[in-house]
Amino acid sequence: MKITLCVLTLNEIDCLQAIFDSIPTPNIESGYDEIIAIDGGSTDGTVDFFQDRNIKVIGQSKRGRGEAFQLAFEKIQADAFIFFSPDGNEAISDLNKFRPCLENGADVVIASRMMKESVNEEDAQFFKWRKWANNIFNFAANLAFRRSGTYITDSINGYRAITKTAAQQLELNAHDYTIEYQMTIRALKMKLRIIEFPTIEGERIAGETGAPSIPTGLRFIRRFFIELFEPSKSIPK
Ligand SMILES: Nc1nc2c(ncn2[C@@H]2O[C@H](COP(=O)(O)OP(=O)(O)OP(=O)(O)O)[C@@H](O)[C@H]2O)c(=O)[nH]1
Ligand SMILES: [Mg+2]
Repeated sequence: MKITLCVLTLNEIDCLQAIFDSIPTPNIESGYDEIIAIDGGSTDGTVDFFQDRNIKVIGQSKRGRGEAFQLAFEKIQADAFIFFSPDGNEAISDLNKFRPCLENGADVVIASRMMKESVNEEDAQFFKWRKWANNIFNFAANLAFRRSGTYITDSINGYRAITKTAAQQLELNAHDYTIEYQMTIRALKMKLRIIEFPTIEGERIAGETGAPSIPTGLRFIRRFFIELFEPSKSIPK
């Protein structure tokens, strides 16, 4: 199974300088066969950073994480894709956990920040606003779309993998940060095999979030209702 590690960036030069060189080069143990960057139009030297390291960069014509996912599915020849954000949130030590799940038949693999052994960025705080909101989105997705299989604990995390076959089946069309929620919801609707493993979420190392909580939260609510009334992706009997 050929697996591509897709590194998603929009102006992440400071974070890349801090962590990129600790990402293992593709080999038998790394869990992926190649690394390709998908860039949303960085202007801070991110693209030059990759090119200096001979990492292929696919440049987006339109911004958006959803655009990046769709470009990956369209342009990269692979059997499966791991999506990784190099901003410090995602544990590099978990990169090799995706392949065994994919080779065991998973269609979608999610690194979960909400399972028993997981750590969420907000766990040390008393008010865990983002975690609580995420758990409401998780509950809604499971309640409305899960017909079999286990409860999905982290329906929106970006640190995940999907097979090419599943990506084609799901016909994802979200352009923005709701791409992962759409992927999880449609995978639930189509009864695909979703496997989660616990991960430890780190803090963003530098730079600014592209996903401010309130507007992004509103987009998730809208996404939920679009998927609820989406006629072409009905729940199989
Ligand atoms: N390719 C691509 N990557 C993007 C785009 N927008 C954001 N990203 C990347 O997606 C990753 C996640 O975005 P963040 O802004 O960190 O969102 P977040 O993780 O919810 O927010 P933080 O808590 O600040 O980390 C980062 O690596 C971004 O650089 C885009 O349009 N295209
Ligand atoms: Mg982040």
